[in-house]
Amino acid sequence: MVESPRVLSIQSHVVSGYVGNKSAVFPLQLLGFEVDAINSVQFSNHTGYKKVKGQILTEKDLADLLEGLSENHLDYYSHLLTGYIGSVSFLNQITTVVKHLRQKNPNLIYVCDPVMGDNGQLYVPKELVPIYKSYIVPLATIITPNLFEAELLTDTKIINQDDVWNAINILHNKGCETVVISSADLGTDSKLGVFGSCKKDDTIKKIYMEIKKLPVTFTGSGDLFAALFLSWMYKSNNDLKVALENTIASLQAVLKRTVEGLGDEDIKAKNVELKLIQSKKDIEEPNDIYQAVII
Ligand code: ATP
Ligand code: PXL
Repeated sequence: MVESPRVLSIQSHVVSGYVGNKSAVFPLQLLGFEVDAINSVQFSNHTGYKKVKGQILTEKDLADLLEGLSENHLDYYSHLLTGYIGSVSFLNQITTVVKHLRQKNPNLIYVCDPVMGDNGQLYVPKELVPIYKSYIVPLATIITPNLFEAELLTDTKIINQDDVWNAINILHNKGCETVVISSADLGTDSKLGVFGSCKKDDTIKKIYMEIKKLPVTFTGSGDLFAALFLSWMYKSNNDLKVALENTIASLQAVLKRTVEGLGDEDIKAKNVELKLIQSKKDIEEPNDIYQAVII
């Protein structure tokens, strides 16, 4: 019997809506993964709403949960997935978690979505940036920054495609095998670019995709992207092209369905929720509309 891949997903939980683990767990399970979820926060809803209430897990709470798993020999995972992390101490504890899980499974795949900000605006404390740069990137197998996060991690300014590939190269040189820039708005005709690169030994594979930019700000789409990409890299045996095409196909189907249900007022609001559950079929069987180009 082949054992199911097993993911430890450390992300936010929201009671209502779809960000963090609420956005990642369902698709991972649909695609055949056992998922153990640690909720880094439990909030009533995501932070785009007028009000947010809830609790925050401390680094001590995280260490306790890992200790409990460890004492019961429940700490063997094929994958670790992390998303939004709001404090220095919690992020430092993540480095301990990665090292612990790698002792149990030296082949652990760590997928890190280094959520720090977007469009030039930081939405985590600035002290997190050097920790991601120096400690997290070198531990990550796969990293999925957006354009702004790639700039922060590489201390570069990204204006054009050459700058993107240069930043990706810097991230490879810091020790990260697969780098995907999940969304890059380089100012061209309402399009978003998705850039992917795998570097193993001295072989490098580069992939580029373009998608039409929808006139809505989605929340949770980055979390969904990371979960789908983790799944399809595993299911395609690390075929970057197939993994990105399937990820984008499912994601765009979810976003399209989300937009269809919106009125003009909803589009301007910041509290749009992904139509994730309604998109079950698009997640299980992504269409083949989106084609990536090998560079
Ligand atoms: P993170 O901050 O978590 O690293 P991110 O900022 O890249 O993620 P998004 O901008 O939500 O997250 O992008 C993730 C994916 O969602 C993109 O690859 C794209 O497929 C899709 N996406 C997000 N916003 C739009 C949009 N307005 N139009 C079309 N696709 C979008
Ligand atoms: O999708 C990122 C995210 C994660 N967790 C919480 C959030 C957001 C974005 O707003 O509010 C709690």
